[in-house]
Formats: sequence, C-alpha cells, structure tokens
Amino acid sequence: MANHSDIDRRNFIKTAGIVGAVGLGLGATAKVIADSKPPQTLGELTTHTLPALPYAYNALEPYIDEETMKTHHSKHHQGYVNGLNKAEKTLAEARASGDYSLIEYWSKKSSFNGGGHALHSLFWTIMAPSKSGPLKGEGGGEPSGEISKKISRDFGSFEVFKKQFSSAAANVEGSGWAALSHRKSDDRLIVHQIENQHKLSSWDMNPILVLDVWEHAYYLKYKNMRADYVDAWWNVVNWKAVESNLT
Ligand code: MN3
Repeated sequence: MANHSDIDRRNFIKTAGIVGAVGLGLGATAKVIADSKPPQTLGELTTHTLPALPYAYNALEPYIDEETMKTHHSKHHQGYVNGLNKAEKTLAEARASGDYSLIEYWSKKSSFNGGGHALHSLFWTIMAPSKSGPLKGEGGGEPSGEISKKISRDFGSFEVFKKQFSSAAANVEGSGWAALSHRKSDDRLIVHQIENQHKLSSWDMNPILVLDVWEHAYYLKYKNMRADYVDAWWNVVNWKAVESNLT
C-alpha cells in the first residue's frame, strides 16, 4: 500500500494548501476541518468538499480496519458533504423565491449533514497510526503538556477521564458520538454525548476529541461489541492533535 500512502499524503498536502491559501495565514500545516474559503461575492455558496485523510486507509490497523476506514471516509463522510451542499443550495433557492414551506426539513438537513461533515473532519485528524501498531506512529498512550494538565485538573486523573469518555461512548443511545469539548466561559473540559451528528449539543463548547460510535464506524470488525471498539480506539488517539485543538 506504499502508493496509497503517497497519494493520501499528496492529497492531504494539497487540501491543507488550499485551506492555508485563503488568507488566514495558517500555512501548510493548517487543520483540515472546514471548507474555509470565505464567500467572495454576494450570494456565493460554499462548496463543501471531502478532506483527504492524513494517512492511508490501512494506517490504523489493527485497531480500525482498512475496509471500514475506506467506506467510512469515501462513502459515509462524502454523503454528509453532499447532503450539506444540497441543503445550503436549497435554502439559498428558498431565499430567492421567498418560499419557505420546507424550511423545517432543510434546516434539519443542514444541521444533521453539517454536524456530520464537521465531526468526521475532526475525527480523522485526532487519530494517527498507533505506537503499538505495525507503523509505530504517534497514536495512543497518554497525553502530555497542557492537555494532560487540564484533563487532570478537570477530571482528577487521566484514568478517570478515560473511564467517563469510554462509558459515554459505549452508552450513546443509537447512533452518535462521544466528545471531549472545551468550554470557553470557564476554560473547562467537558465529556458529553452527541446523538446522530447534532443532537444534545451545547453551545459554548468546542469539540477537541471525538469518537464516532455509529455502527458504520466499527460493525465490520467489531460487530455489536461497541465497547471493544472503544477500548481499541484509544490506541490510535493522536494527543498532539488534540492538544493543538485546545490551543
Ligand atoms: Mn461516521
């Protein structure tokens, strides 16, 4: 899969370059999270695009398998990108025509697909090949630096935090996510659940670490054993990326 990895790296650099080239001054290392080209002209719509993965589809093996990653990224995430583009285009058409009879439907579609696009874009970047996997990457272990201090301050210890996060993830009702978010008002880290891609959200918070627990994220390898997938996932968490989301 050497080619694969090279292609992914080229795509990642290309995408990061586009993000960095819009005058934000973030350079080529900018996080690939949003399609952050500001509108240039009146009424211009954002075209959301699928960000390339910063690693190959098989890079998170054996914890997350290649087929799951490929389907998850190229089919599921792409579906949310398409759904968000469609919702925003339709809402723009409603503004033009003044016909808001389907406003509730398209507002929900916008929120659901927008949540899916943003959360998946973040999800890919907070994982990395595992220290204990064949690629000997940076994933897994315990955090250090500022993120480690804040986890200890707000949860008591890394172990207590990990237990709360794992329980939140394993017990999301139906499809959803577990998240560690930073609340700006009191600079506190909060563990919470997200149903679907957008429900149970709370407004004064920025997600910095998210775990997808929709069945599409684990079912091929883990079947109904969601807790086993959650346990395995800790081996691919990229703590440096989580810390950079905090700062
Ligand atoms: Mn997903």
